Amino acid sequence: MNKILIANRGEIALRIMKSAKEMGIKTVAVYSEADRNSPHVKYADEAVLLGPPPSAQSYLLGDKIIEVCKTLGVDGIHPGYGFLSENGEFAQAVEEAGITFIGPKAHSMKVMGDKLSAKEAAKEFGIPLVPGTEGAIEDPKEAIAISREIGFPVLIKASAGGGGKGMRIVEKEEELEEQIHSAISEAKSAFGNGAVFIEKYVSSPRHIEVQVLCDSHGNRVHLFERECSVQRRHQKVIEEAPSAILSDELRAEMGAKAVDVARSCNYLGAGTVEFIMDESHNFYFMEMNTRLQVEHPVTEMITGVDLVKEQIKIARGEALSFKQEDLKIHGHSIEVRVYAENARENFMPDIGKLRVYQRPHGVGVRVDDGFEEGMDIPIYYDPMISKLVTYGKDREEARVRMLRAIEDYKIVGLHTTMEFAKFVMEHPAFISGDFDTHFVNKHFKPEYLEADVAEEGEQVAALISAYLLNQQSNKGINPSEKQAKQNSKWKANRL
Ligand code: MV4
Repeated sequence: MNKILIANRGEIALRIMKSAKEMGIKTVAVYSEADRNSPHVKYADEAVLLGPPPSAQSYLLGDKIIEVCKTLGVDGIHPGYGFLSENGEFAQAVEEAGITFIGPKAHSMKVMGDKLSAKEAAKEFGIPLVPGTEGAIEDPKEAIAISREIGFPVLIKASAGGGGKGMRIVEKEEELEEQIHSAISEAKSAFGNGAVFIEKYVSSPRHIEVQVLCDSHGNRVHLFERECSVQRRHQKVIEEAPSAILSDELRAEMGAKAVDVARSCNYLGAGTVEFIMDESHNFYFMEMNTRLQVEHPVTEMITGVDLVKEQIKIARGEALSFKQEDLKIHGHSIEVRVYAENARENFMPDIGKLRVYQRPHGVGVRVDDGFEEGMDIPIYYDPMISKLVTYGKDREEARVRMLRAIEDYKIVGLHTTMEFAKFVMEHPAFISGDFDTHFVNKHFKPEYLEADVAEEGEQVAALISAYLLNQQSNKGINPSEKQAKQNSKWKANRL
């Protein structure tokens, strides 16, 4: 593979290009009119404009992207996450054009894209599933009988949903039939597929997912878990690896089950198997994400494996260079998603310019971003500015380092979710590791945030006055005094 096209934008496009560069592979960026000046466009060896800002006229134009590949002699496409990454038809079209799709086969995407077929495939391999109906509900009477057996509350889920879309909780038997009917019609209009099923509702689950890698020679490994329970309306906000609550035995068991889920759909490449875990530490398979995930860096930090490089090597037909026994967890990593959102205003997306943008640095800090100072955050796409990742010898070091990195990260011009992340990092439930997917609803109120230091005017004013003070402090003092000041600065720097 000599040249790959990255069918994505922002931080993930840059992230992928960095690994390609280290492998001596040329890169091609694609971009929309909103992203003309983006770092991912400048970083690539070549860049091609796809069209106007809306995704449907740019990053989702699969056929156009394939044409670009043919013109430029591209031999591999990396889809990143979102956009075309889990589109089986696109993966198929790429392969048919004689280009390597850096990801799983269309078949795996199709099996895992439908929640019922995913459960069916997993069941054959003895993967633990939440009790519920088998297959789509044909007769509400049958569904009522099963719900009575497993007990209320139950959850109605759309087979074509996923990531929390098309779910509804039903508390009482009397409400079930009506809820089933509206769930079916909603699923029909939202997904073009009215298949729904029922599961017992696990009331306080943790979201724990397992990273897997599978090559084309039948080798499959897991790279341990990521804890993603701190989320808001199915939008993950903070992730970490490893989970604070898994024993080595449980970890090995979940890892083995995740590998079996991958086996059940003949998986190729990097994938993520999502489980929920109840208070008694029973775990159940939920879904498999057939792509590189946003939160993959925390796994890279604790394993030392570059997941993008592994994806490319697997796509080239190489065998994995390590076995399960070779993989060990080293230390702990936490990721904070920095969104252009205002946590005081119900996490409303905040539009504006990155007037000041200064990244944190230092030991154990990684920033994956796709913007530079002076840029606008486009309104057309996900409002994620960056991923702030820390690493430490243990969870506490990673946590304290995250607080330091948040403090060092200077963003002026927009509200971001960093102050919310600080709140989480300092919360006793997060510190103790005793939290579930209800963390945000249970523990967070906007009033808990510190006084609004993010107010743009105030921050700009503070920066200006700091600058003026600094200027003044070098004026009106005699030269020897100035020299003494310089000396002490220099000494301080030497330490
Ligand atoms: C559940 C559940 C409770 N019981 N299934 C939401 C996303 C999708 N992947 C699965 N989801 C859930 N399925 C049963 N039987 C609770 C959730 C859930 C959830 C799961 C993971 C992370 C965050 C969540 C937030 C709300 C609900």
